[in-house]
Amino acid sequence: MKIDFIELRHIRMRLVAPFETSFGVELDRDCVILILRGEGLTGWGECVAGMSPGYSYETTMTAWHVLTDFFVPAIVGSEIVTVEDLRDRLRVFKGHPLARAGLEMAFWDLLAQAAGKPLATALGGVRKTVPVGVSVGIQKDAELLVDTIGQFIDQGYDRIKIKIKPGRDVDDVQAVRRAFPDLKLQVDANSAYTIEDATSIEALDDYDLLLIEQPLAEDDLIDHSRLQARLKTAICLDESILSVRHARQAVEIDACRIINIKPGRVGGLSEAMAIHNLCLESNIPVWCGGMLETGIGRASNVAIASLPGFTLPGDISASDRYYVEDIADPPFVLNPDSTLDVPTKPGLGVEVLGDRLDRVTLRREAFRA
Ligand code: NPG
Repeated sequence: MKIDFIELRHIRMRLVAPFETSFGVELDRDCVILILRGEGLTGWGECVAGMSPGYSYETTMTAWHVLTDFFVPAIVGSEIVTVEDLRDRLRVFKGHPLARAGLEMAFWDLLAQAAGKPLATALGGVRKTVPVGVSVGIQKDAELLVDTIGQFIDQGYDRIKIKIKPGRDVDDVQAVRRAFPDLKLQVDANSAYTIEDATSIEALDDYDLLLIEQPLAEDDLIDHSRLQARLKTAICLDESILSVRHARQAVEIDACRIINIKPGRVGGLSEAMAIHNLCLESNIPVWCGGMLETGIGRASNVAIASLPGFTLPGDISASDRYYVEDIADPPFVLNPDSTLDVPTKPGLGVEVLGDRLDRVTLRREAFRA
C-alpha cells in the first residue's frame, strides 16, 4: 500500500482526576496522534510519550522530533506491503520505541481496514471481551486510597492495582487488604526501589498480591532475579522489557514470573505479539498495561489483550475513568463482569471525532508524498 499522507497532532487532554505515581503527578495527558492515508483509507495511531521523561526517556517533544525528522520521512510516499516492511525501513534508527509504536499502530489499522477485519482478528485475538482492572494512583493518605478503591469496586472493577513508592507501601497495602480481604490486588513501584532498600518489598509478600510490578531499576534484570528468589509473590516486569530478547533473558534468569506488555514500550504491536508468543510457550502469564490512552490507543490495547496469553486483567479501564470527553467513539464501557468488549468493526473499530480532536490539538504537521 502506498502511504500518500501522514499527519501528526500533539494533543493535550485533561484527566478526570490527577494521576500520581512514584515519578510524579499528571493533571493532563499529552500524546501524539498519527494519521496515515493510503488507498483511500485512514489509519490512526497514538504515540503514548507524555510531557516529562518520568516513565521513559521519551517525551511528547522527543517523539515529535524523531517522528517528523526521521520516521515519517522514511515512510511517506513509500509502497509498504507488510508491517515487517515498515519495521525494516525504521531499523536504521535506534531507540524511541514509543514513537515507533504510534506509527506502527496507524499502519496496522490501515492494513486491518484494507482486509475488512477488526484489528483483534488481524492480530490473532480469540476473545470477544477482555478482563480489565483499574490502576489507582498514590492518594493523599491510606484512608482516601481505601475510599477511592471502594468507589471503583462499586463501579464493577474486580482487580485493583495501586501505585507504591518508598514510604507509601506496606501501610497502604495493609489498609487496602484489611478493607477488602478478597480483592484481586497488585502493586506497581515504577522502579522506585533498589535491592538495598527492598525490605519493604519483601514485607509485601504476606498480603496475597497478584504480583509486584517493576520494583527495581529498568536496566537491572540481575537484581530482579535475586529479589524474585526471596519472594513467594510473582515479580512482573514492565519498564525492563523493551523487546522479545529482554523478555527471553528475564524469563531465563527468573527475573520475573509475569510480564506486562505495553505495545508502546516495546516499539509496536508486532513486538508485543512476539513477546506474547514467547510467554505463551514459556507459561508466563501476560497482561496489557496502560498509558492513560485516548480511545484510539485504548482500542489497540483491547485488541491485543484479546490474544490467548493475556490471562490477567489489563490496565485498560473504561473511557470515563480517564476523560470527560474522549476523542473516539463509541466510548469503552465496563461490563458487569469487569470486562470490556473487543470492537468488531474493521481496523481499530472506533471513529475519531474530528471536532473534539481539533479542540485538544496544540500543534499539527502534515507530510505529503
Ligand atoms: O489505566 O492507563 C491506565 C494507567 C495504568 O498505571 C498505569 N500506567 O506505570 O504503568 C504505569 C502507568 C503509567 C501511566 C505510565 C502514565 C506512564 C504514563
